[in-house]
Amino acid sequence: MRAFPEGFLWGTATSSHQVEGNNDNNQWALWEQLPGRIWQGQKAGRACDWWRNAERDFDLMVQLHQNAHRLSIEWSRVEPEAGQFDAQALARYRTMIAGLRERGIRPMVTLHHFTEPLWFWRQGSWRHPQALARFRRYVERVVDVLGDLVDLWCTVNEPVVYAALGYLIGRFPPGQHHPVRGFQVLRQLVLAHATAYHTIHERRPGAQVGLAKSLFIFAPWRPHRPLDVLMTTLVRYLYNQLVLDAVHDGHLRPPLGWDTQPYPGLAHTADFIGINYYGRTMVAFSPRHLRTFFIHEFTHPAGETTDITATGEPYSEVYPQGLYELVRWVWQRYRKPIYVTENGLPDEDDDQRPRFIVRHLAALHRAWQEGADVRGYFHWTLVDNFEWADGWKLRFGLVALNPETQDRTPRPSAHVYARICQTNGIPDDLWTQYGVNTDATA
Ligand code: IFM
Repeated sequence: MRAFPEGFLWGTATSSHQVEGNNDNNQWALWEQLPGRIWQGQKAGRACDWWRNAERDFDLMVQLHQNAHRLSIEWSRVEPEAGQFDAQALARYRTMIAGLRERGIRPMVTLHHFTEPLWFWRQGSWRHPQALARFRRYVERVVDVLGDLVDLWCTVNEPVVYAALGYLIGRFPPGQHHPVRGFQVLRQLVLAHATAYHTIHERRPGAQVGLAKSLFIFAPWRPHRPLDVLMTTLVRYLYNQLVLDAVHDGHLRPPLGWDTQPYPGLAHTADFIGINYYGRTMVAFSPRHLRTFFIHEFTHPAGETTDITATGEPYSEVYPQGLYELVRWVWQRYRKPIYVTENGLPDEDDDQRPRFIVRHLAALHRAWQEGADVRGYFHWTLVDNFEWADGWKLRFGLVALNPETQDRTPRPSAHVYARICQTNGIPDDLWTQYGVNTDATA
């Protein structure tokens, strides 16, 4: 069997707005009211009902042999009005996190996963001069209340996705096409990360603090065409590299910044690097794609693709060896412990997910065997949840959810993943059934 190191974390990942239900005080609640923004006008609504009863799914995690869970704190619950903290909301998070620990599930807590309180949003969000101080105040309070229960912290989830979808592509709030603003916001998120890093460490010196960084494999569509290669290099730099380099050596490189000196307090602000990995994207130069600076991204037409998003395109191309390549790249470049903080696919009928899991984990195993310090894997996600602009169309869960009745039905992949979690490795029979004759990751 492909055994993983002792103490490896096996879990799933979620975020507050996607699972808690009745979050009506953040910018996504506002966005969901606007016509045409979410698939079929859907809303998060009750979501997975976690605010009332997350414990039902914590029990499910135990049944599925998971020993870790990545969840996020909803800033708009903790600080519903500027400077006013809600003791009850903080107490609920304390109960939840204690409940995870009592069940033998180690929590990894994310502080910012796309959503913000309405007051913060309405006052300009990250573009307000006080934004970082405001974020710091929120982080201080959370760490004061939860710090004794949590030793793994994720500051910001997918800062590039937040900035690109909000300010370049326009599928996330505020739905703008304003690249300059997008980079300003991204810079602020990088600094917010550093602020949170120091705030946590001042209070909890032993904590491990990192961020969840979305990484894709970008490949030139026509490798013999210099412009395709150039665009691919540019996208890799902007999407995969810029933020990680910044938190590593403290340099805010163009277009985040132009200083030759490192930004004070930014270097060495990742105790670990969280990788969110969803597949491969082809990149071509296209004069028609003016809005994205002539960069055209698409899934390989001959590749294995996932379920289809609201835009009519597949969510991504399934490309397990990419996880091996990216973990190796991160390890060689930054030499920091690595968690796969998200990996999964929308696959409602679950005809791909068992294979997906086995093959991605084989790729991860190979990277670990070759020396990368990989410490955990969090599958996205446990139970189907609210998938942002795609509403309830995309089903990422190991467990199917009927949001109306809240009925849960484990998919076959839940049992496949449970066996891996239980044995701390990929048993040979699973590999024979799902892994062989696939790709170079074996
Ligand atoms: O659901 C999202 C999550 O919030 C961030 N990473 C990607 C997931 C699937 O799209």
